[in-house]
Amino acid sequence: MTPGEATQREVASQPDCWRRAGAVAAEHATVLPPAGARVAVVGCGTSFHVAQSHAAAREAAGRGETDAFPASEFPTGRPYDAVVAISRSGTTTEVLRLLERLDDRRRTVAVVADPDSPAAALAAAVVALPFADEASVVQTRFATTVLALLRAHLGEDVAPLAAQADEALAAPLPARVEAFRHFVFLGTGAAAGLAGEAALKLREAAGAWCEAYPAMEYRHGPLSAAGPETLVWMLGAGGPYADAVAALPGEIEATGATVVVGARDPLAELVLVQRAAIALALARGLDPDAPRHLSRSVVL
Ligand code: F1P
Repeated sequence: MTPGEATQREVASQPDCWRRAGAVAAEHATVLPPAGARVAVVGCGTSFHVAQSHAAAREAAGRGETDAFPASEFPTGRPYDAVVAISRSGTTTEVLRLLERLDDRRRTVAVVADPDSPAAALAAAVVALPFADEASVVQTRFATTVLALLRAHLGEDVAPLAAQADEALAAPLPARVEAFRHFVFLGTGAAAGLAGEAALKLREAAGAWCEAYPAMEYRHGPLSAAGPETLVWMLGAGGPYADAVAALPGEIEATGATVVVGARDPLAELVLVQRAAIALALARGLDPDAPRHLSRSVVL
């Protein structure tokens, strides 16, 4: 197997996985929290960014108050109606400890790749996506398939989204992506969590210097670190400050930085970022299938 081959294969399978996720959402319509429920979504690493993105999307869709926490920072005193725990492996220690600690197990739902994992055993209900499981340490298709599933649960037809992912697999990468030293990802709403996930991909796969912010936060200090070696990639630009977000590229380019404005749905744009992460890793002589210092799941 050549360097990055396993990750590349998983990245390429995302459109099919997303289509399948639509059917899984329909089968689990009563397992996932109903409209109006006060929900907390938890995870670690990539799964935490998935939680952030879904929390913003669910609340924006009017389905009820939704918060996201790293599993290690969950405020156990709060009376949530349901806690959705996301974990590809189902073995991450902080997720398991939280599921053990929650005194009312009836309110917990585990979204996992492995239905036989400890997280699945601890939760009151399980949504399993075994077809989206991965050999790679660096998560790509499990994370995005969970988001496609949850978007389908919010009522979206994910078929057009999968078509956009197909297009993102064939699209050219930003010019000279390997030439940059500093990468910044910006997003609004559900795309703010995706910006965090995009930055994590380049960090994990390529050891890159990356930052991520809700778009409107970028003027509040981080802009100061931008310069000719910076690529700023905007994943989503809607929301109440859409005009001010639309003005950001010009302001950022004035620093000498290069700006890429995502041309597709932010979840499909993330597919392009994953491809860029692989390309950057290979250009730096790294193997994206074997990221430095990481294991597939953190078991303490
Ligand atoms: C979460 C996670 C991954 C990360 C690394 C360690 O795993 O933090 O996001 O890339 O491999 O584990 P999981 O709980 O979703 O299995």
